[in-house]
Amino acid sequence: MTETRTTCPYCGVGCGVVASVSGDQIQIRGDQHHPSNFGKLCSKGVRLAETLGVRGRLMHPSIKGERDSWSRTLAYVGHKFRQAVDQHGPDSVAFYLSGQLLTEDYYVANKLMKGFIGSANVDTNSRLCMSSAVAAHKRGLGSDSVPGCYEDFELADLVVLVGSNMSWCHPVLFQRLQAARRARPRMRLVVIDPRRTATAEAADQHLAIRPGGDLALFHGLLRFLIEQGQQRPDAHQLPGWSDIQASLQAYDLARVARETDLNRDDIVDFYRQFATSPQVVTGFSMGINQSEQGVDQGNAILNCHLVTDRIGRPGMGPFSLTGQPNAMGGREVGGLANTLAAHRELDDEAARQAIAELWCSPQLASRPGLKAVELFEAMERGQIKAVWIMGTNPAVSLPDSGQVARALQACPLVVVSDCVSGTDTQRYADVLLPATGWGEKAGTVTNSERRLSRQRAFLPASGEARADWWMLCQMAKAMGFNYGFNFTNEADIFREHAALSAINGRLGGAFDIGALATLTDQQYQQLAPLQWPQPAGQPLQLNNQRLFASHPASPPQGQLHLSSPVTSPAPAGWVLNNGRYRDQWHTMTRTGLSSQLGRHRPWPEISLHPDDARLLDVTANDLLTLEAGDGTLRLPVALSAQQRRGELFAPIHWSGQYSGQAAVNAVVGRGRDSLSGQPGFKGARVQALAVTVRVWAQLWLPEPVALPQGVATFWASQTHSQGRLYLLASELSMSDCVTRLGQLLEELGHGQPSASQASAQGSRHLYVEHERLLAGVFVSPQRRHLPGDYLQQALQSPFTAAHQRSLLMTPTTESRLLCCCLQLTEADIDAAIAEGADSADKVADVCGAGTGCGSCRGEVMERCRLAKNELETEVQNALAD
Ligand SMILES: Nc1nc2c(c(=O)[nH]1)N[C@H]1C(S)=C(S)[C@@H](COP(=O)(O)OP(=O)(O)OC[C@H]3O[C@@H](n4cnc5c(=O)[nH]c(N)nc54)[C@H](O)[C@@H]3O)O[C@H]1N2
Ligand SMILES: Nc1nc2c(c(=O)[nH]1)N[C@H]1C(S)=C(S)[C@@H](COP(=O)(O)OP(=O)(O)OC[C@H]3O[C@@H](n4cnc5c(=O)[nH]c(N)nc54)[C@H](O)[C@@H]3O)O[C@H]1N2
Ligand code: SF4
Ligand SMILES: [Mo]
Repeated sequence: MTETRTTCPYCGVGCGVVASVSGDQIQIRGDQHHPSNFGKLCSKGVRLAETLGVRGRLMHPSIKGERDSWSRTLAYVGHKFRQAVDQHGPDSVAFYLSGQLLTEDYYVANKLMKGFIGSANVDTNSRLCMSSAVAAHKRGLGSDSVPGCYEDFELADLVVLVGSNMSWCHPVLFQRLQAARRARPRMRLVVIDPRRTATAEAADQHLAIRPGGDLALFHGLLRFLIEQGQQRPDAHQLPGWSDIQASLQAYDLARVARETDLNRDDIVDFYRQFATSPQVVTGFSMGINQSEQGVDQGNAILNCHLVTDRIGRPGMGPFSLTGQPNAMGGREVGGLANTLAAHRELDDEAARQAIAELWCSPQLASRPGLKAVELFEAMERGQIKAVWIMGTNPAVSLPDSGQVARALQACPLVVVSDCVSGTDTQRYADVLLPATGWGEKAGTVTNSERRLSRQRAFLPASGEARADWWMLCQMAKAMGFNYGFNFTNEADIFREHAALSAINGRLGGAFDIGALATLTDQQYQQLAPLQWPQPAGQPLQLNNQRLFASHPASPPQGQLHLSSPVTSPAPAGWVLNNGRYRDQWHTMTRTGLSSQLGRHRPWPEISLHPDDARLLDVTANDLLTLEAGDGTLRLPVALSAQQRRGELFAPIHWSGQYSGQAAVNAVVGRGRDSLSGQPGFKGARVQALAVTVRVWAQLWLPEPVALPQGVATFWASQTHSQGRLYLLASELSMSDCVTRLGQLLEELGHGQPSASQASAQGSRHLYVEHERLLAGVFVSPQRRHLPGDYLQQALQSPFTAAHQRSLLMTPTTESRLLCCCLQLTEADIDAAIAEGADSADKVADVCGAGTGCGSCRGEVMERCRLAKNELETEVQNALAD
């Protein structure tokens, strides 16, 4: 057995993972020595092994669908890029990258485009994710540097989470926070989110803010703090101090209450907690960044910490929770179109000279390139002749999917490198390049607390897959750049990246890992996780926890900045909030491969308040159509008292690959922050109307299929280890739907069903062979009469007569999996609650839920509370009678 220490490929927490390989058995566990997670993993980390292997992978390079060799394919790409640059100039080509690339890949891409091709058209999906926080950091702190570290969440007296569902999206950090709260009960948690999320459920105070009310809330907080005399003694020396005084006066309680839709007592309560806690950490994420006023919102948060000097010391500071595993590494190399490299700007002459010299750059980009959405707009206009999309799925993840499709169609050369095949973006690709995936590739990533960790390979590459940096180097040579890209391994690239960062250090910047520029290959191989900065000439320190320590040093070199919320009248329609489910990652190209991860939220749903459902004349399991522009989104309804009135919530995960009409960005517009260019995803506006569904169906098949035209008005699918499960809604009659699906199975060679059953509740047909359920068709007027999760159980073992009876006869309802470690469903948790367990701890004692990775604890608490409320209502009703 071999053991390899590496880093989780999902979220920005950046947990250390140990992979043990023995023959074809792979086991994954948390790395106890990793200072970000100390051995813990969340549900997604725990299931990593299920997503590995060659299933669904892109295996060979190809040009226009024809398999070809690496050398010919990359020569072709290099030739086409060269041709475009020669005929139309450097700005006619672009790279669209990803925070899921390793730093080494990112570095080479940025060097090639900005230093050799001479254009700054390098942008990344981090534009959709972190760019407002980056711009706020630059404006407020003078550089894009996260001041604190994870330990601050444990040391704080008050943690404020704004626009962050940390319990689901940064679960291991949330576990650390929760453990600290248990150890120190006087610690408080305030969550500011329009929805009552699993994170809000765990909080001492939840402020269900009106979307976009955050700006007013934090301006009001700053005013309150100054009224309480909390400003630092030298506050008047902070740049911008005098400018903000007058504007702040407008944010009295009445105004804040109006703009946030919160009640005054709750606001004051929050403000007092902040004022009386010297140690406050404010964590913010997509609810803040993904807004057309995202940068201003970021600065409103930074202001409160800067003015009151709650920054740079243990247990305090603003903390931008980065999403992707290497969002931070991308920012370090300069992966955004408006920066140069190594945290330096494109118009910084001193940096330009030093960087051009180190790179021996033939032509250095001199002006900002196109930001993600702008890039795709330029592409639609025909200005981009060749694009390389690397490690991201823009056909799904960019706003206004219709526009993205038009842009990709208009682009003469679309190159896509990815690990998996069949993504929505690949439908538009001329050239496909297979990239090594997690476990096969090697390099470094930087997490939310500036900690660099190694990702190490423990598996051979699948098929002909190669590292992205290698492809880039080959293509650079094919473009005619005969020096600058002769790297022999990742360590080689990393050393150059570290040397370049020292330029930033010399020019006064915080990001500087110059000390790592002299690592040997072996030292790089063994590099322990460590935090930047690590300047040359100083001994390496594993922990370098805080920047901007204001005592005795001076405050950060930034500006206080205060802008008023945009007060234009709200557009008509429903607010379509959107975000993440606990166990899925983005467009599901990897988590979608694990049937266990699919069991927490098997299908996409549109959540809305029961009163709004009445208004729209829909109830649970009806279908709702949302429309905006020329886009349509169609999803089953889930009633949720956790929603504010007037607001809907949809998950972002389902793409065209996994569903029909269920990809959210079809109806999300391109409106964006004017400074950062980050789309205002969270505030989409849509029209909503009910759709008639005559029947619901579940379809089980050994392979994915294209559903026949005209059968489904909505469908979604999920992968199981032995096949695909489909849920679909149809406007056909029961018998027509059964016939059409039966025909499909016949065409697929399954013949006639081996057992069938028809009742008022529906029609069920099983195709069994050698004690295996090969296929199944279940049709019913009511969605709740479909077999749901039971099918999963029936598939896990040889298919018995008992399984057959249950699947044909039993009226089954879906019970979602909550605790993925102990395989406990919502029904199991409810049973424990019925036995008297009324808290997450007690439920854990009764059935063990939440004692593994702990990701489900927030939802267990929610079920306890709901049960308590129900009981109270029952008692009150009884008393009233
Ligand atoms: N399970 C899982 N974890 C992930 C990911 C994943 O795909 N799946 N992706 C990773 C990535 S790349 C990212 S960027 C992070 C994202 O992590 P988060 O930002 O925590 O996740 P989201 O669900 O996008 O949105 C967070 C919350 O913002 C709230 N919100 C919406 N509008 C407003 C508003 O106007 N004000 C406030 N205060 N809140 C608002 C939403 O209701 C939502 O609960 O997650 C990372 N972790
Ligand atoms: N409506 C709405 N839209 C959103 C968001 C939202 O909250 N709401 N969130 C936005 C945010 S924060 C983000 S981060 C984006 C995420 O959106 P995307 O980046 O489009 O999502 P992923 O599904 O993670 O796509 C990553 C792809 O890269 C591949 N890949 C992984 N590793 C590698 C590698 O090393 N090399 C190569 N070549 N390929 C690799 C994966 O197989 C996968 O196909 O979505 C954004 N879009
Ligand atoms: S919290 Fe979960 S998804 Fe994020 S890095 Fe850790 S194990 Fe991976
Ligand atoms: Mo993200």
